[in-house]
Parts: sequence; structure tokens; C-alpha cells
Amino acid sequence: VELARNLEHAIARDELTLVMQPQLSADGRRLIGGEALLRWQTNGKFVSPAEFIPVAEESGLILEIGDWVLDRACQMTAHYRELGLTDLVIAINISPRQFMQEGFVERVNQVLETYQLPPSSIELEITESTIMDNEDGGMKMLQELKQLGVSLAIDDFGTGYSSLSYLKQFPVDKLKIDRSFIQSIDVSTDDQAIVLSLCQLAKNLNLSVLAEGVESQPQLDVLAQFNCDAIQGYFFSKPLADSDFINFSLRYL
Ligand code: G
Ligand code: G
Ligand code: MN
Ligand code: NA
Repeated sequence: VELARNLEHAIARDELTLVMQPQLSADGRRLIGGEALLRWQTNGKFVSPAEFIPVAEESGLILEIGDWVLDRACQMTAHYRELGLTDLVIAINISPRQFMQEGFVERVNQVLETYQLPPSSIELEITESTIMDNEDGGMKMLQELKQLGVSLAIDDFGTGYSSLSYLKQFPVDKLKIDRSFIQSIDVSTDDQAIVLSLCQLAKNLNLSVLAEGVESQPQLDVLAQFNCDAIQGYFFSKPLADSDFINFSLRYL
């Protein structure tokens, strides 16, 4: 309850920031973009999004916070483009309530216009359950967003329950394999089998595939062997403050 009350003032008190985690091609040579991740510092302490996002979702505050994230992430994307980082695609997490919010597509369109961004310069990350919990509404929303021209990724892929026949119909561009499958991929033959089949599934459906939470060279080696397209994780970089992300990115120009 106290958390919820503090969260109400987080935007007004300027306590929210976005950090950016680099995403690279699986060979590590190209920077393809970054994922914007929310951070909240209040009373001198960081509160984890794992803790406050569910509270925000529950209270409905997530709509206001989600709007702030969308705006700030697009502003950052525009800044990167001004610096010559025009190939980066910036991924933005979209919460379930935000996804089904009235006028969401129009909001996205508005923000893109405000910052004069090509729609393809941002990617919206949506979980399987966000889509599936909304049946037809979810599919319709995906189609409208796709029509707008933004990139669409399924986040935490493998942990949800979307059937493969649905997946085939989703107009999405990318699967992000959940880090729980990556954690032990260098030693677990079970996890290897799962991830290999997810990579093959993505290829067969013409989707790009990114592995989350890659922390070591042995994990990376397995993923490269599976023809995974892209990598995100501490092995390349933890989430970075805006200026650090810029310095990181400029090295790949
Ligand atoms: O960055 P970290 O690993 O602490 O994030 C924890 C969780 O919070 C992840 O599931 C992530 O998807 C979620 N999260 C981080 N930033 C945002 C955001 O801007 N919006 C939403 N809806 N979720 C976020
Ligand atoms: O649910 P989502 O995939 O959006 O959340 C991404 C979360 O994963 C972020 O909170 C981020 O800080 C975290 N993360 C990113 N890379 C790594 C990693 O290599 N290892 C671990 N343990 N967490 C990571
Ligand atoms: Mn994500
Ligand atoms: Na994820």
C-alpha cells in the first residue's frame, strides 16, 4: 500500500529513469538495438521493477507509467538517431493493461510523430499471455500495431501458453527466448533441446530470434551453433544509463 502511494508520485518527483541494455548479433559484431528497462529510485533506494510493476499493474498506475516509458524511450531513440545511430531498434516493454488500453495504437502513433521517428525504429515487447488473455482483441491489436509499422516481439517466449497455431497467426517479427532456458544451456541437454527447437520454430515461421540473459562464452557458443540471431545479456553488457549506452553504441558505428 505504501509502495503504491509512493509510486503515485514517482513521475511528478522525477524518480523514474530508463536504462538501456544492448542487443547484439549472435557473432557479437553488430549492435542491433537496446531494450529500455525501467528503474525507480525513491528515498535513496532502488525498487526493482519485478516488485513495483505488478503493483502498478494492479492499481492501474501502469497506464500513466507506461505512457511515460513510451515517451521517454522514443525521445532517447530520437537522440540516438541524431548522433548517427540510425540503425538501432529500441525495444519497449508493454504491460497487459497498456496493450489493451483504449487508443493505444493512436498513442504510439502520436509519440512517433512527436519525435519524428520511423515506426521501424521501435519494437514493442509483449508477452504471450498478454496477447492470449485477450483472445480476438489481442490479435486485432497486434494487427493494428503491425500496420503502423512498429516491430513486434514476443517477450519471455517459452514461459507462456500460446499454442503454435496461434503463434503462426501473430503478425510478430521476433521471439525473445526467456532467460530461464538460457541459464544452463551450456550444460543442460534438456535446455539445449528446447532452445534448438525454439530457434528452428522461429526460422520456420520466418521470425527473428533473440536469446535473453546470456552471461558467458559457452552459452553464446551453443546459441551461435543453433543459428540464434541476436543476444542480450550480461556477457555483452548489463543495462546501461543513457550516456553509457551512447558511448557503448558509438564503438559499433
Ligand atoms: O530490469 P529487470 O530485470 O529488473 O526487470 C524486471 C521485470 O520488469 C522484467 O520482467 C521486465 O520486463 C519488467 N520491466 C522493466 N521495464 C519495464 C517497463 O518499462 N514496462 C513494463 N511494463 N515492464 C518493465
Ligand atoms: O522480462 P524481461 O525480459 O523484459 O526482463 C529483462 C530483465 O532481465 C531485466 O530486468 C534485465 O535487468 C535482466 N537481465 C538482462 N540480462 C541479464 C543476464 O544476463 N542475466 C540475468 N540474470 N538477468 C538479466
Ligand atoms: Mn523485455
Ligand atoms: Na524477457
